[in-house]
Amino acid sequence: MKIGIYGAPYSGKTTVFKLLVGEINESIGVAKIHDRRVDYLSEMYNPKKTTYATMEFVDLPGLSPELPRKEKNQILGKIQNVDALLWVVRAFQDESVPSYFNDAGKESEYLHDELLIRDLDMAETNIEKLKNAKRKLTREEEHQLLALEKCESALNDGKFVNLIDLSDDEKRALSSFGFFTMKKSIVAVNLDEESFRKNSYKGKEKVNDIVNENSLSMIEMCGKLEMEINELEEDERKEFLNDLGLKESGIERLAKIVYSSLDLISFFTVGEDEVKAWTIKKGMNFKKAAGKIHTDIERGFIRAEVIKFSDMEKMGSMKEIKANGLLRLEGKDSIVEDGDIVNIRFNV
Ligand SMILES: Nc1nc2c(ncn2[C@@H]2O[C@H](COP(=O)(O)OP(=O)(O)OP(=O)(O)O)[C@@H](O)[C@H]2O)c(=O)[nH]1
Ligand SMILES: [Mg+2]
Repeated sequence: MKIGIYGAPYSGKTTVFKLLVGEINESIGVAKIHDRRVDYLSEMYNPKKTTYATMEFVDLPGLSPELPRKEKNQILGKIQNVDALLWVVRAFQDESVPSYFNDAGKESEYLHDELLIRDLDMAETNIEKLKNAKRKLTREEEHQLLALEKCESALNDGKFVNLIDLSDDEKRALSSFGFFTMKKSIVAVNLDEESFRKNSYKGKEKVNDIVNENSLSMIEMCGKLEMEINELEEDERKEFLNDLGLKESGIERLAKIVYSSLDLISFFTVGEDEVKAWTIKKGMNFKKAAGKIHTDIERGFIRAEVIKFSDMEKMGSMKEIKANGLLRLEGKDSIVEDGDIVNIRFNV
């Protein structure tokens, strides 16, 4: 899973990127997904190794109306290879940092429109190509043409492709075009401390409209402040967050939103050797999930022994879990739930 960090210049993209992946001077990095459940299990099992889930992020250059078309296309081109977009929208005030829009609403609208325009262009170009083909279209191409026309008309109405009611066949027909508005977008509004505390900033209403109209996910966070909080000792950090009225850091909240927005969940494996978080798509069964660990384990799957993390936390030990009958057995077709602690029985 790769997520592109998308936004206007000086909105705080690189700041958010570094918060996620650490201080590196690259534009692609792997973020460790903070999960307090992993911390808890690691403390409990004291394993040789603790492995958090990871996710790849790409820091994109800023996009603005001032850029020549060619440069814009170069930046937009980088979106082709990502699975989802994290918009960083500027809502912090700082006169020493230039801002093109000075209004988070206008900035979001611009980011929205750039994706829409690009996709409309993509739809029109390909419709034209198919219509002008000097030969009879294949059945597949006829499907494509119809689906593209559906997209064109929705995009003309300002609607993202992922909001169109498409059949599986239509989705398949469209898959090779790589529509940007078919990818999930998550909006991170980057605030300064004052606006965060006041819960108000210029353009807030418009940002909310765009988020709601396009069924996007949203998070409000203070990028720069988080950077500073990160430098603090654990206790001080907690106090600082508490003072802001928060239980978790912005990056932890962001990880959760990214997961839910992409329909991802975590399950855990535990032991003296390793406590590990695994990421899977919601709705996956235990046999498939076992294949994440190793193909042999999927092939030789017998059953899964499963404990809910919340039960483990409540009971505090395996002994209590068993005494209370909270260890359950699941067959290959049962569906894994977020927070399941899983031990697969298999033979090879
Ligand atoms: N005051 C304030 N400054 C911030 C905040 N977030 C980022 N900055 C500053 O804004 C400047 C730009 O931040 P970056 O994270 O580099 O922004 P960017 O979106 O990556 O910028 P480009 O890559 O140039 O488009 C830096 O000087 C940051 O320190 C914030 O929340 N408050
Ligand atoms: Mg940057």
